[in-house]
Amino acid sequence: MKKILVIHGPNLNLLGVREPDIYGRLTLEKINSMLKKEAKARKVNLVIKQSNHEGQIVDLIGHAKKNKFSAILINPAAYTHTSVAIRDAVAACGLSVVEVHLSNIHSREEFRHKSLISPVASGTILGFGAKSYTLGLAAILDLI
Ligand code: CA2
Repeated sequence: MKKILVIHGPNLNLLGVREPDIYGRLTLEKINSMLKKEAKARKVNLVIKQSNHEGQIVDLIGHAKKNKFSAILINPAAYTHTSVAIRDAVAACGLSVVEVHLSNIHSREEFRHKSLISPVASGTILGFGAKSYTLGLAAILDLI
């Protein structure tokens, strides 16, 4: 069975607890169970990680190929806009990487308009709340 790595970046563990007007009321656990249900139906294996630490995310991406993952679904969260290290890891990992965002980063503050990850990702899905993740998973399943 193919394995897909899902990475949730910093503070996404707070979903559903704070700022529901921007990010919705679903918790990360609920999003993960939606993804797992979809993965089961499509007969792929998901490994889901959340980290608040840039280096840990770089390591997850960098080791993904040798750990037999076929693709990566990532919401880099705030590191989207700042992390050259995560961008370089994505560019070098040799796998399809789909970037997702809950919110439409282009309709928010100007500092969120630029993603350092998008130019090196296979594609980006944003602005559909939790649905961005299931759409992102569907895109990955098409790619692999
Ligand atoms: O829209 C997205 O998915 C973001 O990646 C979410 C990040 C934000 O920095 C990006 O610009 C866009 C924030 C994730 C933190 O989520 C929170 C959820 C509840 C309370 C506080 C933060």
